[in-house]
Amino acid sequence: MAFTLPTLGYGYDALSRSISQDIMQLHHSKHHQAYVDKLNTALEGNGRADDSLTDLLGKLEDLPEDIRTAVRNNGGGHYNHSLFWQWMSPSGGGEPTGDLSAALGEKYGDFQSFVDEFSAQATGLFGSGWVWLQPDLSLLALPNQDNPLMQGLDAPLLGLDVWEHAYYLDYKNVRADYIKAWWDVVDWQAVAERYQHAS
Ligand code: MN3
Repeated sequence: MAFTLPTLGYGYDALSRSISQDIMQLHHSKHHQAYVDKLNTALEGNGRADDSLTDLLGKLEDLPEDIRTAVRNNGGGHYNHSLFWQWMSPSGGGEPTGDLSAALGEKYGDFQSFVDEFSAQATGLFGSGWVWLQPDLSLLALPNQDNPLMQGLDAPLLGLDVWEHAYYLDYKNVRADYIKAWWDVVDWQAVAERYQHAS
């Protein structure tokens, strides 16, 4: 069965205090759609079209060499963006509560120190990529559309897209301003649910 573009749980203009309608629309309907289309094209006729996305990404080495890079880039793109949309909400921002809050405090000292460390990794990531928060609350900065599944690690709790297409229209080259604004739409409830599920 072919992969499809997921519907957003909010309108393209719903996160505009941090990310404009123009970026959301382009990012979802053009960039994400392109990853989906190219993933489907790569898998066509390879007998792998029924594999789940997590199976494909966790075992890239099992794929025929001629489609491995396409699945890595476009399957990664589809997986990463499908989660990215769920990690943001018009009612997002603030701080996590409960177990996740306590665990972040234990690991980083306090919530702001976690934000600072994550933001520093996101700002410092050279070129295009993502920064990931893992269930053990470690951080991972990976290039392109690579994600923790490709490293044999657990699914991430949270991730931030720092490709220029994610911010350039709003923030030009100032990635740090985008990162700062992004915290204001992070859906901590969604992240906390992933944390509970992973624990
Ligand atoms: Mn993107």
